[in-house]
Amino acid sequence: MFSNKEEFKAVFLKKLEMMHGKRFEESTIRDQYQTLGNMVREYISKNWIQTNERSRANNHKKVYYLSIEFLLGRLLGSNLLNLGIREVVEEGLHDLGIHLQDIEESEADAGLGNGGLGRLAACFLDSLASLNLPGHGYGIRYKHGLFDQKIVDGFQVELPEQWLRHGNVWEVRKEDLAVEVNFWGKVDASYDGGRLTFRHVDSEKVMAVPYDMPVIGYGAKTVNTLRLWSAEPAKTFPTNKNVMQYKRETEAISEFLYPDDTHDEGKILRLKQQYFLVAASIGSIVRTHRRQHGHLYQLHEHVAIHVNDTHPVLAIPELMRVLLDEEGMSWDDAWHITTNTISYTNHTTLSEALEKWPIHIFQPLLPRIYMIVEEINERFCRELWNRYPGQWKRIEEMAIIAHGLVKMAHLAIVGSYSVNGVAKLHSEILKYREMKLFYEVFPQKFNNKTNGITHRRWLLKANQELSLLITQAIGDRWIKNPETLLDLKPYAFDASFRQELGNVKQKRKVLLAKRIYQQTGIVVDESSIFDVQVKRLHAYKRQLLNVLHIMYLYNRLKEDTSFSIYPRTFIFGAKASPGYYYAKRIIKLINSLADKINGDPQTNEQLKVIFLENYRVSLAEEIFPAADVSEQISTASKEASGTGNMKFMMNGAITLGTLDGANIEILEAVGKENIFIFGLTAQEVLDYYQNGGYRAHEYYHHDRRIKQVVDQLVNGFFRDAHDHFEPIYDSLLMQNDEYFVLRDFAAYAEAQERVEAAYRNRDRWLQMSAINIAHSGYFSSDRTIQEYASDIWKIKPML
Ligand code: B1H
Repeated sequence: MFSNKEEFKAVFLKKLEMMHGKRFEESTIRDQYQTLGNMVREYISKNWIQTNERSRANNHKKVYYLSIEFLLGRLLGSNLLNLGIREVVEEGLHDLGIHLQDIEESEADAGLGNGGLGRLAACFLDSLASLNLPGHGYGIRYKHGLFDQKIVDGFQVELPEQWLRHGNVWEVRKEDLAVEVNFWGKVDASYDGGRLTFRHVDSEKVMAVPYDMPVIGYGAKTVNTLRLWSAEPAKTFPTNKNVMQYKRETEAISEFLYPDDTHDEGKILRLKQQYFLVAASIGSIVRTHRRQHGHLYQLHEHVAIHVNDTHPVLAIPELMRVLLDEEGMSWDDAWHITTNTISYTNHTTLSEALEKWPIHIFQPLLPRIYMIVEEINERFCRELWNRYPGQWKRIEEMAIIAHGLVKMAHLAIVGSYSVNGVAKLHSEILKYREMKLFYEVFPQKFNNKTNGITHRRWLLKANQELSLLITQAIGDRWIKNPETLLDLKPYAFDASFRQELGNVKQKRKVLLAKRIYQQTGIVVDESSIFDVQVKRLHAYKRQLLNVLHIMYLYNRLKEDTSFSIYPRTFIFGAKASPGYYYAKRIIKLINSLADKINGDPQTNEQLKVIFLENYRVSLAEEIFPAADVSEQISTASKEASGTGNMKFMMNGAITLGTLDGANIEILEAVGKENIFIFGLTAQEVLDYYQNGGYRAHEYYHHDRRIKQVVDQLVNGFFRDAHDHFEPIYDSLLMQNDEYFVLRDFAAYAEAQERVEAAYRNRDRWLQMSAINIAHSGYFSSDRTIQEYASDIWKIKPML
């Protein structure tokens, strides 16, 4: 289509005129964005079709990744990069007097996810395509992604997100491939040739219409597909319902992403969404397979279906339903195929996130699916009975259905062939604690796949300055083979490299400072330490520990004029689930503290606190490259993996963290001299839970610093908000805080002193930084996906 800058310009101008009916001079930035987006789509259409043909012709086994969230962010920049045409386009546009960056920034984030779980799915798609693996995503085309966050008087206010307002250039609507999904109704049983058969009748039908988005691999050879389902009214309307009501209820299914990260509410609609995703996806997978093979007896040899957490776990009974009711298979055949097709990832052990559906909701909404789950449960319990005769308690604990609830994680383990955690520690906790009883029965199913992030978006695209520096030093082999970033290690000991690394970081800090000024009107010291905590707001992530420590620093600066610190800018970004009141109070607390500190001329030059509103993928791409310190301070055992920790590391920030999630593997990689570790271990935390022994009051009474900052939550220190922080005060002391914030305070403060001392030695700091970058290749999602591909899915590259 174009192979150099001149050709690009010609095509671009012509296309712009054709699409928008105006000359370039009159075009808006949105016109230009849309033109460019369409050019990219045309550019890849051949490879997109070829990828599909190749996979069909060669009969490659493929994986379908089912996820209720895909947190894609913006796509233009990474698509241009993966196509290898970013420079030509940039230069061509430059000739026309426009900046590619401005066009890129006019794209709305596709924010179809809450946080780490959804972003992981997006990184996995990028790696699958870049490794030329046949792997496609299935999700929901939410009309509104995760809410937009506004901060008003320090409080979070949620606004509906509108990513589709101006259309979506990346999607292709495929109405002819729509799938019907059935809800409600009842099950008819009849004898068909002596065989008892079941049919779901009198159901309410919903059309699942697919919108396909290309997933362009690096080098552009492979273009996989992310298929997002949109819910629309079916051709036949239900007779028992008002038409408008039916239309509203139907469209509601794909209207909003659930803004819950680990907190769950709004039951029926959520279950509808889950079944909608699963039924449409299985329908589509099975249709493709039938067309090629005529029957489904070898499905598991050609197809792997992965369920991302328990949200799509109804894929198990739904596949059973298709095999039993549509294909007429025996239970044993159907079960064999299903349990050799489906694999499952667990992302959390937080009990509030373990999905349990009340039968009274589940059964009427999905009557046939419920029957199948009951049958799975009965057969499983019978097996347990044979294995553990008389052990009622154990069987009750392991049952899929018990006490009026359907336990989705149990269904996931029983109905799949692989169960994995997302970091070493997390996978061990699954085996030896959370899922201990299941591990005893199915040891072969359990395995670990430590998370990863795509280095293409999080380094190559987000941090071009650093990428260039790396390539100048070690060549560009690392782009295709990120583990070769290790070649960078000797450069950690090269003074001129360190100097340049420092310059690159400084450049990005200046850019972030500009963004901060633009968003908040606050001027930050560009040479201060940028100390960053960006992630969902949750008590277990302990943003509060960070805040209390900042309050302590502030107190000390105020009280002791001989005390000084290396200037620091503490930067926060976080959304709280709208119904999670405690988390929203913490946001208010951060903002009240920011107001207090930033307005104090006495401390102003040493201390600033910034809350960046509406944290999302595109903002993250500006933050990670500019960070010096990466705050990863969760209560040990609670953060399954974390992936922000990897993005910071890859961009040369040093981790200040607890021994939790993938922090432990970062420590193993870089060595203890190149990371700041503090606090309780997972074992100690779990011992507290088991044996008690934590007394928050002791820490409060025995550490003056702690008493002072805790009292300040309620004693008028925050003049504007005296009673807002009582719930926080109570949780820490009265409720003996289950996240042990006060217990880790002293260790955290001490670790922060080590951070400061290290930063004062610039050479040493930059050496640490370089070593972190050098070891970050292991945390590329290419490594993770290669492990999934060979150990779990048994799929091979197409090229
Ligand atoms: C993670 C979730 C999650 N674990 C429920 N669990 C949700 C659970 O809307 N819901 O109902 C949404 C999300 N998210 C995160 O997954 C972990 O906390 C991180 O530690 C991990 O890195 C990430 C990816 O594995």
